[in-house]
Amino acid sequence: MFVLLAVIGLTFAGKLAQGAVFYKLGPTATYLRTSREGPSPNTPLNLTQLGILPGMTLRITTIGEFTIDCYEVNYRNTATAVFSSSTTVLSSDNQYRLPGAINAGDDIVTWVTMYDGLTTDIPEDFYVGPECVDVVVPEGALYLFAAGRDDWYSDNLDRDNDFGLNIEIVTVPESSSLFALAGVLGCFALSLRRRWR
Ligand SMILES: [Ca+2]
Ligand SMILES: [Ca+2]
Repeated sequence: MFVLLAVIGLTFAGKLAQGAVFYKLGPTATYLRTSREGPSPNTPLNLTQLGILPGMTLRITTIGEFTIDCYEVNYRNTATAVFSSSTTVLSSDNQYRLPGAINAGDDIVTWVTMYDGLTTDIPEDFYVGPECVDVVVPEGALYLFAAGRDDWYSDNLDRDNDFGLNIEIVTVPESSSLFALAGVLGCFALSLRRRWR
């Protein structure tokens, strides 16, 4: 019986590791500070709704590209992303716009603003490009923000609407499997108890 329950628990955890999510990024949106323009960030991904929990390892890549100037001949396919405990975003004249930002991945120093050369960097975000990057979801993370890399956003376009992040769960921590198993065992114990009453 224990072996059967263990298989059930691991199967439950394995289901979370299947499939991928595409997080569409607007080319003019950012969670970083800006100067002389006031873009809002992309709507953050709700991790809980997707079954993404702290401790899981995500494999993230960018898909597609966007143009970065009015000539529409220069493309970019890189982004930065940051986990957050909340959806709160301060106005774009703040260097630290996400009060709930949580550190994860390898740090990326973001560019200064094109006008006025203002510092945009925050310590919690990480780089995402067309090559795979694996990131462990940090404790407390409920949302993921992301933005295409740039220093001036107002002239960006994504004519074919294909730029965004591909996000896949590649590792579920053992504790999640054990948690699922504990839940199954708990229900089983409860049903036995009721049966013998
Ligand atoms: Ca631009
Ligand atoms: Ca940074």
